[in-house]
Amino acid sequence: MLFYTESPLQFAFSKLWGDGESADDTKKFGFIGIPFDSTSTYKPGSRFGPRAVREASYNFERYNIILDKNLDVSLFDFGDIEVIQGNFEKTSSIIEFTVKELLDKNIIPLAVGGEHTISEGILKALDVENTTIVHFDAHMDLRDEYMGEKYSHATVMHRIFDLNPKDMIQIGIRSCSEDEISFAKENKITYFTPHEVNKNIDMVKNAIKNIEGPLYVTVDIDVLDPAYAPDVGTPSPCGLNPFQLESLIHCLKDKEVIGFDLVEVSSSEIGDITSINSAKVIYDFLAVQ
Ligand SMILES: [Mn+2]
Repeated sequence: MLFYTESPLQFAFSKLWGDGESADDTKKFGFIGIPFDSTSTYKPGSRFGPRAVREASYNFERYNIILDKNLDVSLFDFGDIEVIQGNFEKTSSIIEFTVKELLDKNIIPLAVGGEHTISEGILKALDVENTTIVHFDAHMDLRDEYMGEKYSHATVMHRIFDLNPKDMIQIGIRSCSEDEISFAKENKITYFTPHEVNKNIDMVKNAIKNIEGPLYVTVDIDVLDPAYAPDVGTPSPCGLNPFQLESLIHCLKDKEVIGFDLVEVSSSEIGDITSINSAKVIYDFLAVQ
């Protein structure tokens, strides 16, 4: 191999899984792109998300001035999962199967979508019932059906709720129906609006820090204000800013994260704001590992 070469087709700081690797106890993360883009109702294009995020990741330094440390994590980029556009159920099975393969190798899945429905396939492979779901999003995505469909970007968190997770926390919520609010309240799903984050971010940080046991993190990048992430499936104004999201992601330090996904990146250009802020979320998560 050549020294000092990098591949923009892999997430920065990652390497390819090779024959020399073993499924030992060292903490390892497996980056997988899941370019499924099939139920978007407003702005399609999330099938290009994995490519855009990988490319944008080359913008960052290994040294993190805020944390005063070098990013030092065992990260492997496995490429993209083969998805079947238009067929959620088959795609979800493929995702579940692939994530199980990663788990067999003792690797924690780190997925980039694609649309939000991909989270369901990943979670089916994990021990959901003992896991708290930490969900960053402008939307609750708790509808039971959307336009008559059970499986949609707008129903994904209801489908995940159906898998019976231990607990669910939603952060950044500013767009939902009255029924979704009632559902959240009836089922003791905690949610924080951006207004609450602005007023008292420590309360939200503590909600993350106080989680016990395994947790799964799903970030719909539309949690950020459209000023910082305009190219998303369903933009919604008055969102979080990147400083707030960075400090909330940093609260995942020392938590037992068993899986992580970032979804709904519909960037259409190289190096746009949305893909750079998306890559930054993954960078921030890896930096506290
Ligand atoms: Mn959303």
